[in-house]
Amino acid sequence: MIDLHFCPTPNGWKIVIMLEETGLPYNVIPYDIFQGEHLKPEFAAINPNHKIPAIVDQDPIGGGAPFPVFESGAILIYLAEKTGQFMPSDPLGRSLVLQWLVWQVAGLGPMYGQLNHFGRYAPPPQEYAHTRYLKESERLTQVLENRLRVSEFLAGEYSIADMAVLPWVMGTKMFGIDLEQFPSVTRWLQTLSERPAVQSAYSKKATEPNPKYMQEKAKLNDEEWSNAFGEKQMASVRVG
Ligand SMILES: N[C@@H](CCC(=O)N[C@@H](CS)C(=O)NCC(=O)O)C(=O)O
Repeated sequence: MIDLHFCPTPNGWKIVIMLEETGLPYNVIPYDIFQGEHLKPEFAAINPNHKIPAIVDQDPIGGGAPFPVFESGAILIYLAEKTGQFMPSDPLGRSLVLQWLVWQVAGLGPMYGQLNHFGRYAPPPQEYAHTRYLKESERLTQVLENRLRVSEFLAGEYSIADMAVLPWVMGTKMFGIDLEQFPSVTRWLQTLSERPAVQSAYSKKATEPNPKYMQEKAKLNDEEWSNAFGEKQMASVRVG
């Protein structure tokens, strides 16, 4: 059994998609990050970075004590290795998957994330920051478009790299990126959205987004702001 420490955001949905695709049994443990549930000291044993998602594998590869994994990219790799699915074992095929996976976790995800922050959460005026992240996000989406023009999936076969990118691309409308300029991305999005595992991942009650945080401009009270972006964030990792 896999315990999935989850909140309904793109990084969380990546893991639900992989769990659905592989058929591994899992148990969703929901967190409300705006209430600071991920900042509790005991969560550090599972994720020292105090972010969602994380998993605990109760039946880890090779046996032994329950094994925690944090960072969505590392979780996808762990689950691919555990099941032998969605990542080829030949070194070049594996490298191709890892290249696009790392591109997502180090590039597309953080840039779309900042675009979301400055477009929907930060108080005005944020003109420079918002434009900076919009332009870089559009550039990265063009990189995705170029790749999907010549390849059905990101790394040849459907893989964990596609699963990592998909939930972020699903959010582009909310972040203010117009996918009409990106026909190959639209084709890929349509194909992947029709996969039964993807539909199942988004249809579960525990994985539904909270409408309160899905408005065009998310409005947080002071406590929620501190938990998500302010002092409580810092306090959770401060020692002594
Ligand atoms: N690099 C991390 C990012 C995780 C992350 O930023 N998670 C967000 C939700 S998508 C979170 O926990 N936000 C609450 C916070 O920052 O305190 C990963 O890919 O797992």
